[in-house]
Amino acid sequence: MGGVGEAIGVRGQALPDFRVEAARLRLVELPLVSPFTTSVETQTVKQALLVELAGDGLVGWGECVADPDPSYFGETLVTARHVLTAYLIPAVTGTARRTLAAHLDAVRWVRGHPMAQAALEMALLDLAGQVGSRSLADVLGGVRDQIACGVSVGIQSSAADTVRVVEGYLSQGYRRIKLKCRPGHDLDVVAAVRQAFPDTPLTVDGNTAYTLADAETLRRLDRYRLDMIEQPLAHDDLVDHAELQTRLTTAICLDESIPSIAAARAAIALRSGRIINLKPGRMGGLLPAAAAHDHCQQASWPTWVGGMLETGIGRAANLALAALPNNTLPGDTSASDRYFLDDIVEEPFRLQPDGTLQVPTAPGLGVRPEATRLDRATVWAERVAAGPPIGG
Ligand code: NPQ
Ligand code: MG
Repeated sequence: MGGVGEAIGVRGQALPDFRVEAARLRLVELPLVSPFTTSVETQTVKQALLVELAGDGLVGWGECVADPDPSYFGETLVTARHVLTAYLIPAVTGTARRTLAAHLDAVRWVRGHPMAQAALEMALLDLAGQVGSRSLADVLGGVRDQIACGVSVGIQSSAADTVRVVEGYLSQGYRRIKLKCRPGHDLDVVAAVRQAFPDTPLTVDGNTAYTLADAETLRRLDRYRLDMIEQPLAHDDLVDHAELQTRLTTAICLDESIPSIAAARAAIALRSGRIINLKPGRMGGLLPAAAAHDHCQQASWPTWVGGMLETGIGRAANLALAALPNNTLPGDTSASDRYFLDDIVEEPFRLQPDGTLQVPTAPGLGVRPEATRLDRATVWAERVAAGPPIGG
């Protein structure tokens, strides 16, 4: 149980067969409106690898969230391009007309590389949804048409600066603030923001920067009524997270520690926290993320949808996933203008006055790139050949 096959058994089964005739990969680059600093790195531009699948007179789009470097996750843009080009795309291109499940079965033998897998899966789902005239949210089992949005605030140069930046986001309507933190940039910042905004839902994200030796510092965060502490410890340490959770009253939320459905189940079994952040890219796709969502729902673990600075393509997919019933906490599904001046989609995602974003309702992802802005952002594009994998 718990596999991708099982996930598709209840989702996407009713979609019609389709054929992938041709495929392209494209690297786009968008400048960020302001630098984004985590405990690990500072980013000033976003690079995204896009998958474009043509079939049945339609085009399906997918976005890969792998970064240029492997500091958040083990994959990179280069490894994702390689795995997509050599194995994943050839397995679904130029084949007979077949079901979504059959297309996905053809790539299941590839071990690891969840971000590459997720990018292909997104494009297949977009195409299948368009062929079958069903929105992605509908296919996944969404129950909401609006998503309450939070915002992730990068590390600023001072606590006072952080308060100013938070104030700006709150005035736009964001419903929850997540503060990036690291050792030495935690208690003072949280204290200042909590004092300025006594009632705002507030969380922190350590992006793996702490160890159990920091438990006392993390325990001191308990007094600030945070909704959670996200990923304080190492990306592969479910055991230490379980130990830390016994010492905190604040819930631990896992992000980097959950690269699969099985990891979600292990975290639940070990009580390595109480909340999981769902990211399709990190988990091998929207269908595995939805399956993990179901396991969390069974276990009464709240879930929410994270973000990887996606363009409007990946942002649309995140919103569809966020429409699922157990995603009860505001996520990092912020508006396009939180990150980009010129998102590549026809209609960038805009924050509504009530702090929500609309879940797309058109078939598939429900968004498509705008040609001029897409061209301007494109660094390179290449056709990917159908046929047997490179190397036989
Ligand atoms: C997190 N996201 O929750 C991540 C961190 C992050 C919105 O806080 C490329 C690769 C871009 C990895 C952007 C947010 C990324 C990235 C953000 C990771 O931990
Ligand atoms: Mg995180």
